[in-house]
Amino acid sequence: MRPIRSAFVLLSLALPLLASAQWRPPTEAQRCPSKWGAGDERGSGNHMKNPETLLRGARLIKTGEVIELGHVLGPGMPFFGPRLLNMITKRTFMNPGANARGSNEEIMTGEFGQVGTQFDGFSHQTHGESLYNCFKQADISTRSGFTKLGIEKVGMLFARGVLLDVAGFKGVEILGDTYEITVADLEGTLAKQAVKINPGDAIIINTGWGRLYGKDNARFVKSTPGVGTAAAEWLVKQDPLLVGSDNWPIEVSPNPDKDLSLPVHQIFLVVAGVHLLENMKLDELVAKKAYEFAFTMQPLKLQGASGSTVAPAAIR
Ligand code: UVW
Repeated sequence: MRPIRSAFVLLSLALPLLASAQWRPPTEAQRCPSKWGAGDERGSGNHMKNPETLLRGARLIKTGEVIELGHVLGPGMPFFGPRLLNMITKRTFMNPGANARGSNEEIMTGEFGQVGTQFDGFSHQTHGESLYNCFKQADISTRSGFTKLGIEKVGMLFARGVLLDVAGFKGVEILGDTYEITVADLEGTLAKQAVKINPGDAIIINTGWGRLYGKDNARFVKSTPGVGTAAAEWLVKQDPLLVGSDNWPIEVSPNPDKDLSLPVHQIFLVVAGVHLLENMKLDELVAKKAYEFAFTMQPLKLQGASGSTVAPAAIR
């Protein structure tokens, strides 16, 4: 190959890498109003207004098999940073009466928005002081929650779920500690599994990182394989109901661009208004090669919260 031509070929091979490394948040003028309309708070959750979203999932139920996709909240779970969850069991009282009815309950303290298998709402992340659809932090945050974009607005989600077993596609149980999932990985996985994505589907990505959950928590939270900015923008273009994964932030961390802190969170939650579902338990789904299924979950009705711990499920 002649030197000029080979330089050109090398440059065109490197361009996608450079483009993904150079992602910066778009301006408010570029991202607002949201495609769902000025003042919209539901983002990708608007897919639930279309009955076909739900029916496409329901049509996949054939045997009644349920596969749980949520981890148990309890001792041994990993936490991101100083997040916490505590439960103290209360043996409350023995009631008077011939039936000797005793009662038990518990006091719980914790970050119920952001622990365990968790669903991110749009008040979870900002670009500066600006959130999804250009709501402003100062206008919507109070001591007792967000007056806009609270998790209680999301409601019940039921749709077709699509598993993209990227670890399986790459021929490994667990992707490397800082592996960036590319567009080619996502497209290759879909082709290998012979499935397609429809608008309104719940897209679930297996990195294999979930195998460390509760087993090697220090490694689990130190870094993670996950989607990079280019793959995230590709996922946004698929117009999903949500994007989930078995790792803690969906995205690769640390980001290969050392100037960026979890940019994929901004791409989904601030720019595009697409919900995230983190720390999913995917081992059974992966082992059964269950690539499409009915997906269901509902966040807790925590008024004004940024997210919710959840227990999603796949039904076939
Ligand atoms: C952060 O809040 C930074 O991460 P996550 O949404 O993954 O819990």
